Amino acid sequence: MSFFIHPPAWQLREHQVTTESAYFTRRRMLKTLLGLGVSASILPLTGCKSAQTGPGSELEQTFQLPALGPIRKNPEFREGDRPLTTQNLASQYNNFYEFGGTKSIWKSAQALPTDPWTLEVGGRVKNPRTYDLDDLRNTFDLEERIYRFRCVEAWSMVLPWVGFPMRKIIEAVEPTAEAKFVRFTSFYDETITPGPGFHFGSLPWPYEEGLRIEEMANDLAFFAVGIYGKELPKQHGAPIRAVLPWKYGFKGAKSIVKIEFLAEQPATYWNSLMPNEYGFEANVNPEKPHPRWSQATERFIGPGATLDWEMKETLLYNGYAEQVGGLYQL
Ligand SMILES: Nc1nc2c(c(=O)[nH]1)N[C@H]1C(S)=C(S)[C@@H](COP(=O)(O)O)O[C@H]1N2
Ligand SMILES: [Mo]
Repeated sequence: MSFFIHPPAWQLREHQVTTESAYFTRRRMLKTLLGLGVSASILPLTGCKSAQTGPGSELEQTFQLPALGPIRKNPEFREGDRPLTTQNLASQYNNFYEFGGTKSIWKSAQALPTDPWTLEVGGRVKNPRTYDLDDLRNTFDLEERIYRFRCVEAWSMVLPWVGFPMRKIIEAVEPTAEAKFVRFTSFYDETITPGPGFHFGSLPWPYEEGLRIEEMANDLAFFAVGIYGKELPKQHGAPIRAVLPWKYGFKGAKSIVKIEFLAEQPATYWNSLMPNEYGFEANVNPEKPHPRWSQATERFIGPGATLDWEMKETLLYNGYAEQVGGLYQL
């Protein structure tokens, strides 16, 4: 993601951005123009916001979705320290490269066809299963969990996901003894997903991610079918996406169409593209810098009405050491 994703701009030296020129130049130019008070019509590329976010706005329509209720708010997963990110911000600052290379893909992602939907679960399992949209929302007890969310680009949010623990899928399909890993495959259709639109004609679509099976069985590992009490908006990866709060955000594959249990570790999207920048494990760790920027702090996008952030310290496993520390050796 780093070719066109922005590491925090203030950490970049001029010579570091040359290879990412198309993206950074565009963003910098826009920032300069904005600084000069240029009109809101060019705002979408910047992740900033204005007229598009008011009540009834096009953005808001993307998250005026049916409620998924009644939903139990799981008291074990509340956030003590940080306030919830406002939905306005969470829904317009996204990564979903199938629909574009900027943060403002909320509009283009509306092209994602989510109904009907089929999720196939198979591979090394005793009971392969296929779930349709109804099954995804009604087979498992849905609950709300408030999780911290940390992107490898050093921004973060606090989000109220609605869904069910990944363990429920393990129980339903019963992986065989050979199953050691799992792979998630995201929706991809060249006629619908334009991709980031520059630089990389040969990106390894579809987007795939994976875990060790013990990681998937951890209580924190979650499939979200909703957020803020309602169905998942398309830009967040409707109708079902992975949420792994102790790992960098890119591990959380969106709009999953296939889950496969495997004997071997699968190739994953960013790890295949840039193995020295994005690992398979990808646990949040403030002491392990990305090769091109520090991971010690993060820009927390919180409760404000407009896109703004507060610097926070990044915590080991994103603050979930108690739950997942036992899975790893540091
Ligand atoms: N299919 C797919 N899943 C994806 C991505 C993507 O580009 N495509 N981006 C990842 C990254 S880098 C992040 S930070 C999160 C962003 O999730 P959000 O937009 O819902 O906050 O989705 C992850 N899942
Ligand atoms: Mo990310």
